[in-house]
Amino acid sequence: MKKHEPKLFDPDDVMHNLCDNRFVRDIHVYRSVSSTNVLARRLAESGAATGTLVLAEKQTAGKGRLGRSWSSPEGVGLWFSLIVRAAELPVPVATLPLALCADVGLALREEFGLDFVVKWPNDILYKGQKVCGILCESSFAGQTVQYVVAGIGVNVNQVKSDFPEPMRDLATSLRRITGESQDRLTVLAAILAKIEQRFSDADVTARALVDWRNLCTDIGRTLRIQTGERVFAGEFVDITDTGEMLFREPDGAMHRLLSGQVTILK
Ligand code: BT5
Repeated sequence: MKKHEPKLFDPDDVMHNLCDNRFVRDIHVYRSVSSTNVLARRLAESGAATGTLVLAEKQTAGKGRLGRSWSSPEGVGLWFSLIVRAAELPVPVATLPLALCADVGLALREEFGLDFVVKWPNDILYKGQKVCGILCESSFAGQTVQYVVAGIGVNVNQVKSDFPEPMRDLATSLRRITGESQDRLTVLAAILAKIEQRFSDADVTARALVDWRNLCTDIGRTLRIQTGERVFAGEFVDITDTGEMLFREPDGAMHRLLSGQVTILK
C-alpha cells in the first residue's frame, strides 16, 4: 500500500470539467503511456484537429527538452499534450512555448494567489523550484510547419520522495507549495481556460510576450546559459519578438539565443 494512494482520473469527470472549454475538441485519457507527446503526434499524423487533448495518469518515458527526461509518476501530476495545427496557431510557432508558459503561469497565480514565475524559455518556478515544464514539438513538411504538439507537465500532488533523488531540491509540486493535496482537474480546467482565451481573443493573443515578460523576474539579471557546447555568462537583456533570449556578455557582445539551459548567478 502506498502512503498516499492517488485518486485517478475518471474520463467522465474529465469531460465534465472541460465541457465549457471551446478550445478542447477531443479528449483522450490514458492510464499509462510512454509520452503524451508521442501519442498526440500519432493522432496528429492521422489527422487529429487542433484542440485534441491527450492526458495520462503516468508516463513511462516522459520527455523533457534536448533529450532529457520528465518524471511523471502515476496519479499525482498533469501530464498532457495538445495538438495545434499550423493554420490555427495564435502566435508565431517559435513563441508558442512562451505563450503557453504565460498561460500556465497566469492560471496558477489566479488559482493559488501565489507568485509563480517563468524561467526562460518555458519553465514555471515557485521560489526557485520547478513546478511545470513545457515541451513543444513541431512537425514540418519541408520548411513548413504542419502542426505542433504542446506537452505540458505540472507537478500537482507529489511529495518530496516522489521525485527522483537528484531533483528533490530543484522540483516542487502544488501540494508541497500549498501544504495540501490539490484537485488535478480543477488545475487542468484553469490552465485550459487560459489557453482557450489565448486562442480565441485577439487582444489576449497579442499580449502573449508581454504576459510572459511580466511573469519573468530574471530579465536584467546575470546568468549563465549553456547552448550546445557553448557556455555564456552575462546579462539577460530581454526576449525578442520571436521569443529568443537577448543576452549581453560582459565585453558588450550581444547574442540572440534560441534555446539553452539557464542558471541564475545573481
Ligand atoms: C521540460 O524540459 O521542462 C519539458 C517537460 C515537458 C513535460 C511534458 S509532460 C506531458 C508531455 N509529454 C512529455 O513526454 N513531455 C511533456 P527541460 O527544460 O529539459 O527539463 C527537464 C529537466 O527537468 C530534467 O532534466 C530534470 O532535471 C527536471 N525534471 C524532470 N522531471 C521533473 C519534474 N516532474 N518536475 C520538475 N523538474 C523535473
